[in-house]
Amino acid sequence: MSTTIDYGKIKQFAARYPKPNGVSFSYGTAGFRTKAELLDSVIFRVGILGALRSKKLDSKTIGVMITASHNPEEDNGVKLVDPYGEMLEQKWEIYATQLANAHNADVLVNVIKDIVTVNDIDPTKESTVVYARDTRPSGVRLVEALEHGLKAVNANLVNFGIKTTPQLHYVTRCYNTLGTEASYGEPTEEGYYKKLAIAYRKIVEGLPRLPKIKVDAANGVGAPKLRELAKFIDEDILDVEVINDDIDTRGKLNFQCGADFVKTQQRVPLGLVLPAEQRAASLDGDADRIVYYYNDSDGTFKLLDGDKIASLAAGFIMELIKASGLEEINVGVVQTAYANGSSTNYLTKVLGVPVSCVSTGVKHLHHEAEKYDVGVYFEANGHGTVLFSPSSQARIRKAEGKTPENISALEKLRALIDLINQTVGDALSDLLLVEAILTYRRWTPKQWDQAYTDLPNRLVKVVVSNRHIFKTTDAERKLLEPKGLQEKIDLLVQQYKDGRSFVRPSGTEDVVRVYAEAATRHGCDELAFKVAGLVYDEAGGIGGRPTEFL
Ligand code: G16
Repeated sequence: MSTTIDYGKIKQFAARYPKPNGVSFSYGTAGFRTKAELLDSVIFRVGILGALRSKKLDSKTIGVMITASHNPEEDNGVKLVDPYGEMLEQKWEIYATQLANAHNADVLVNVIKDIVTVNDIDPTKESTVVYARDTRPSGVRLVEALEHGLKAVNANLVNFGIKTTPQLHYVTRCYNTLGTEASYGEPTEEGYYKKLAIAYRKIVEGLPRLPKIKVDAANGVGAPKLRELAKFIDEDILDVEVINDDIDTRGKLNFQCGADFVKTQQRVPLGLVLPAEQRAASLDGDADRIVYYYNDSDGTFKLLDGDKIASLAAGFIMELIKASGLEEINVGVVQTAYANGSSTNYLTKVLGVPVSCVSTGVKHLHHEAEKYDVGVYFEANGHGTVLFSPSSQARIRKAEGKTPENISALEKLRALIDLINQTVGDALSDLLLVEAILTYRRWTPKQWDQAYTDLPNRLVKVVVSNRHIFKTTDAERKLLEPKGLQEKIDLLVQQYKDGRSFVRPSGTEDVVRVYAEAATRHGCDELAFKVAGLVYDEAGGIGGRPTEFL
């Protein structure tokens, strides 16, 4: 088969995927995301871009994931994954947006030609794309659109089937490192489970098993995949029960369940009975986020979100590094504006670890975390992981340790390097990470929670006629536009003790997000809804004014 680009063939295929009129697409926080019925042409074009990226990167395998993660079932989305499992290089996001918005086949071909010329791409190079989808019904049709895009440019297709998003990131890195010193693992689903299971055993072996954990899988792909993973881990070291596992009934995905629901509603998901002081966790629709929680003895719901996971992981890793004798390895934590003020305080003042704040979106956190020897990054919503730099990995693997304490800590650090999916935040890998730390520390969720007390916080969505008029600065903590709105928010914030609030346009939903925190629950809720009302009144709110609280 010819590997070169045949523009006539692209035009023929493209005729089947006309761009819908009156819609403008943009490659956002996690790729393209909108109503599934609008996405066929976008995904066809993403196929073409994936192949171009592969050609540009000397025929490395590029990943494509079809998912809308935490969004409702009628939505879908797509994102490209670079060779080592990272998010697509930002410069190429612009090409994705240009391709998606080309209004006919001629314009599309011209955009492709420009990308080829500007990037000096050799059109005759081979290209390979590995792709997967979550359990959304629209995924079947959209995979076909992707395959047509790939065939239009004579790419090699590797269909990885139904997978979690992090599994697709994992396999992409495995393909590109196979047979090299940096080999990331076997490029199969089974290889993924084995790698995690072996590493988990190394950390918890010989320690008393924790009581059963119930995991809400959001009625998404995490349900069958967590069950598969559990098959590779003996019951004597992990007791897990999967709930909200119905991936066949329409409308159930993420409905009143899943990590996003639990985080934003601050209550247990539908279908979960949770006795006091027992821990449970929720995944999101594509299993790249996880949050933990429990009910206190008086019935109060307690959330252990991404900030709590980051604190738990950073504290554990810092302790191991000290015990290993490799104290020169530095650890840093990366958060976003959504991080609870108490968590940042705890990390900097109690753990004494440097903390950076970046814009929402894994791509931003991941790059910042790469600046440390060990970079722990988590968004409050439960999306995160830990990166061990190549040099810190080499030092940990090479060190022999002088004392039994050194040796034991080094063994655990080596196991952590394998346990943690370093390509992207991964709910299944993060679940095992938290379970391993809690087992090691013999902690109940309440003991874990005692590190610090969250300031009451609230997240509200406001629907506006055009969210793109919102422009932010200072890692999204301040609004530049609409002009004058930030000053009005500041005036409201000043009225609340420990008050903080910011407004930013979502990159995955057609809404503006309002975050607020304050010293009291009442103050925080009032502040959140006052700011939301302000946004609604001053920046083109549509539908109902957010008034749940006032
Ligand atoms: C995606 C991104 C996350 C982000 C979330 C919400 O998560 O990967 O980094 O925090 O969207 O983003 P926004 O507030 O811009 O809508 P997921 O789990 O939906 O892929």
